[in-house]
Amino acid sequence: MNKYIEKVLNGAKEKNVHETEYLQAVEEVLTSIEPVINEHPEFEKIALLERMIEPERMITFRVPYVDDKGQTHVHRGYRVQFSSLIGPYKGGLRFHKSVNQSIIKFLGFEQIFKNALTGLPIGGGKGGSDFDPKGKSDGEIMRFCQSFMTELQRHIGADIDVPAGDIGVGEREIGYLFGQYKRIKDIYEGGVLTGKGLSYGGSLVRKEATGYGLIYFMREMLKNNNQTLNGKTVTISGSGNVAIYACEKALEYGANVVAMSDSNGCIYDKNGIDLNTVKQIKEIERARISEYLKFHPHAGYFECENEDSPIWNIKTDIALPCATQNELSLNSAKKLVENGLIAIGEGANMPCTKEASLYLIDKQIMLAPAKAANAGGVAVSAIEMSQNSMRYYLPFEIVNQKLDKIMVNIFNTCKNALDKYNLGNNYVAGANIAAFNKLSDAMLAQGIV
Ligand code: NDP
Ligand code: 2IT
Repeated sequence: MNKYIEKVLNGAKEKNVHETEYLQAVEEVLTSIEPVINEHPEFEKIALLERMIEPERMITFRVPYVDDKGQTHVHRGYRVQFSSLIGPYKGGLRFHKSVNQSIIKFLGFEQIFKNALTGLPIGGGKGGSDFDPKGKSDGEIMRFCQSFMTELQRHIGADIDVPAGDIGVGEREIGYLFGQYKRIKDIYEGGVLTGKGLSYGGSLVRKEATGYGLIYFMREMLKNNNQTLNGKTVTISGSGNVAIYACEKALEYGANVVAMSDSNGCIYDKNGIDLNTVKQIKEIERARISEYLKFHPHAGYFECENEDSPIWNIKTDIALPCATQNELSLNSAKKLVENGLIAIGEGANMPCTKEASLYLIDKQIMLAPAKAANAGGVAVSAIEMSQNSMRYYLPFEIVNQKLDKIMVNIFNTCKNALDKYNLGNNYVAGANIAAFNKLSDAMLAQGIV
């Protein structure tokens, strides 16, 4: 390995011993940009890599709230303002019981690269809390969001840092967060959050953007390998925002989506998943995916029994992990390949473990990496910011066309980078190199900051 990369990785490991997800994300990027670093020995003297992996600012704060029974709970809030190189910090908020500093930092780090790939003026950030929204009443969710924003408001702004949703944060939560921000700041600053409701400054297509964008990227990757989505069997993990709209677009392109999941288990419907039922269960009732069987008794349900989701045992041409980090292990990857897998599209952030990714690339499976393939969400967030600045809204078809074009550009940018370095079909390396080149250019231009 390049000596400079090795030194930076060892330093990161020493400084961040317990941050396994953050270290995993950093290692993936640094090892895959080796051909570029080999060409630029001058980067070491200006500590370019050390500066790139160190957040500009890491904020943590106390978030107390009172539940419906009168009991007070204390959670921890986070916002990492990772990089403002190419625009205001930009990235989602995650509310999930597993949230910790390592997870927020890995997400913030990856967001810098993803945002650079969109070609839009957005830096990288991420935030959230170890609050678990599952089973909470609307009132509890509202009070938690208000308490969270009471602290976060000091640090954000339309030209400073613009949060959005992620796991556990959707349109409902963004609404409560926006209401509290507006109340405290006494200003109508539409562009301070994205993923807003359509009635008060949201953008058409933002809800669909990550899932649709994932399928646009997949379409391009398949096209480049003389394949199409039409007639392909697809399995999608998760049944949240990303999974649902990936399913919708895949169906539109003629794919047969046979399985979806949540953290309890997965449903299998060989006739094809009825997406309206999934939307009813997840978007309206906020219930478990197993409820699907009440509407479609012929379908199968497999409970999660260990770390490996049962969804990866199902035979499929294309797998779309759209739930969470490290949800697809080496074991699952082997099973998928054994069953004839041709492509993976990462809707979630870092869904494949390091071992699974390396194995899939080695087996020549087309792997659409998260930083590129799920960038459609943040891209439409940036288009939402533009609309808020213009005080003017674009029609659905216009935003959708812009999204499609952005995903095609991202694919081509990744492909050009991998062709330049003869990296075959290693889209992971292509995405990392393309984003790195843009970021390092901006770092060189802006001096030692
Ligand atoms: P949602 O909260 O809407 O849905 C999350 C889904 O993933 C749920 O079905 C959930 O199941 C499942 N899930 C979450 N955590 C776990 C876990 N630890 N194990 C198993 N299943 C789990 O989130 P999104 O759809 O917005 O996000 C999904 C992924 O996509 C995340 O990795 C996110 O970072 C990424 N992403 C999201 C973007 C967006 O615009 N929303 C943009 C780009 C990436 P359950 O309900 O049982 O917890
Ligand atoms: O991971 C992501 O890109 C997101 N959760 C969306 C971020 C955003 O600012 O829209």
